[in-house]
Amino acid sequence: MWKPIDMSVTEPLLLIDTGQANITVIRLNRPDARNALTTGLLAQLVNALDVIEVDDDVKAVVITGSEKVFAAGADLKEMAALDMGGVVNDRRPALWKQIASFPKPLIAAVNGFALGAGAELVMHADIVIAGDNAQFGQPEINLGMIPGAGGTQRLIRAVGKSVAMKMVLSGEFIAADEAKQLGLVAEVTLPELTLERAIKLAQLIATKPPLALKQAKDVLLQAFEMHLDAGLKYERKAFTVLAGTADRNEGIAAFFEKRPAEFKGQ
Ligand code: CO8
Repeated sequence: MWKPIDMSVTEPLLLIDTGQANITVIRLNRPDARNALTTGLLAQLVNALDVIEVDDDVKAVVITGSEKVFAAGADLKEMAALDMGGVVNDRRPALWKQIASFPKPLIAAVNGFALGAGAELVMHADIVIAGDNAQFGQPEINLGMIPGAGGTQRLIRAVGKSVAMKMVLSGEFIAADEAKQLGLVAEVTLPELTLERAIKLAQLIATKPPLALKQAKDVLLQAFEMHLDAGLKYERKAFTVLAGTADRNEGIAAFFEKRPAEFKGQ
């Protein structure tokens, strides 16, 4: 059941569903502004992720928008009010950094438009499930801007130079199928099934050993930061750490005893 993250406001920017075992679903909720991301919305999202990070019962998170729009980018009314000094002192880069460092699996369930900072939020997710009506775009160029929440750096890593250049320089969108072919999206579904599929995947991930999940996410993301040799050393260290965990012993024992493993996060 959806409830506001911040109970004190009449028009909540985010809704949360904690009714599913071991996962939390967060919904962007600014329908009148096509889920445009205000600083306040990002701050609420970061607060919610902070709470989830230390809640051992929540193993994975799904973030979604509405059926027609995931998010239409940064809130342009807010952007219009910022001059160069305002951008220098902008609080949002720090908020984006916190979203990027969220250590648990984050799945984006995307229907409709994911544009500008909306597409950048999608690229902060670890896995993207898209409805076949999804469109991804970086239209900042039309506004005399460039992506400012990591879009230039993450998009080129996700889709390669030529498509990233095309999207950022022309503002053209790509559709779900193309996004899947390029690797930006893991799966494409019917729009009415997008959230359901993302929740199912999150629930499957939630059954896995939490320490191994945390290491896997961290090591995979390092592939974007490190040269291969350094990345391989980093992987080996994480692999070694996991060899000392009770869950690793339990996983192997359960395999030989032909029973489901009971992971304890230890
Ligand atoms: N910000 C504020 N309001 C918005 C935004 C937005 N990004 N997008 C839509 N709205 C508002 C409209 O102004 C309109 O309001 P009103 O009803 O009061 O006129 C309402 O939402 C509905 O909009 P539309 O009539 O345009 O709705 P449609 O369903 O026809 O179209 C679209 C939906 C395609 C999503 C369209 O609204 C659109 O193109 N929106 C703008 C997309 C865009 O340019 N995004 C890029 C924004 S810039 C950015 O993200 C930079 C990120 C930098 C981050 C830096 C962090 C440090």
